[in-house]
Amino acid sequence: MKEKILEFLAQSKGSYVSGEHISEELGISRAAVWKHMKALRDEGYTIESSSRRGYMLPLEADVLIPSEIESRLDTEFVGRHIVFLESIDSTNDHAKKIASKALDGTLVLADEQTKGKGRMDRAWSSQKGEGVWMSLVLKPNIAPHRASVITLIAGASVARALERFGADAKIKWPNDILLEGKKLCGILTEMSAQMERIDYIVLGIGINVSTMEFPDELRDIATSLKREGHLLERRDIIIAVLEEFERMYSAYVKTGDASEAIGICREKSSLIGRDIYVISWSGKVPAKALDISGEGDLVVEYEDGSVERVISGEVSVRNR
Ligand code: BTX
Repeated sequence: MKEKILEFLAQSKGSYVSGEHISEELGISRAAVWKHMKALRDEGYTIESSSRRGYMLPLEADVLIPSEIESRLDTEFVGRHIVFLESIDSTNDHAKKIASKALDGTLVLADEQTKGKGRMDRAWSSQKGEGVWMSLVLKPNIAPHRASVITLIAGASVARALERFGADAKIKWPNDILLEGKKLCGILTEMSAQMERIDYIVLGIGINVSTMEFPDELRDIATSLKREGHLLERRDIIIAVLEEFERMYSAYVKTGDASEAIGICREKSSLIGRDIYVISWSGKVPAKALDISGEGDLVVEYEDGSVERVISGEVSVRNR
């Protein structure tokens, strides 16, 4: 019922809706409307109220309502089934729990993550209502060794989606999106597979949307769309990312063609032409990033002139 009330208010964002109208439309008492409004406020929603005019969601409220996403989304299967959670430890972990029974393309979406994850057990800060915290369950019929390209397709989708809204993001191979040189988005791809066959992939995407204050340790390295002057609603970003993703992902899964996504990763690369470190378990090796290959590997040249394709892993930029 709480969700229904929220949906109702969101439909007339910026205008008051009377408690009487809500109670009639939803078939509940005025006292019940009042109780649900209180519960929504306790959860952190800003709902204005006036004893004469009723209740209102302010025009600038960014409320995530799954049915709104479903009705506007123009995809065949990606995001057609949405699991929405107000608060969860990690959408990737939740997606893994439900993956074996979930339909291909199921979207797990949360308003807040209490234990958002990055790669290698690092933490991903995911404050309530301030970002897109989502994971897709994917069941592609491809060989497991071809799965890493899906991270690049996701990065390309985020960059293209943001372009629709006028934000010129850069892609830091393989899994970060930067805006004005700072981290705006991270992608975490996890897979369960047999030798020859993928059971499922969980593709997690975190995008900072309206955060103005990051925790101390992120202050100099992270940014949000709002901090860079882009005032967007999470719903619109999610829809754009899912639409871009489905097109490029379907092409890859059906025909093996990832050229559009890899072209975008090249065109928007924050690394190509830069001096970098290639970081592995054995240490940090200085190199120059030359290109991203047709298979999605990072092509680097070491100081001794040898050229290598880095398949996966971590790189950092030298001499910023
Ligand atoms: P990563 O390992 O490349 O980046 C993690 C690092 O990024 C952290 O160590 C920290 O320095 C920095 N960081 C942490 N939080 C933020 C933030 N909000 N903005 C910018 N920088 C940050 C990147 O891993 C992959 C992140 C995936 C996040 C999504 S959210 C939905 C899904 N669920 C989940 O638990 N993870 C994914």
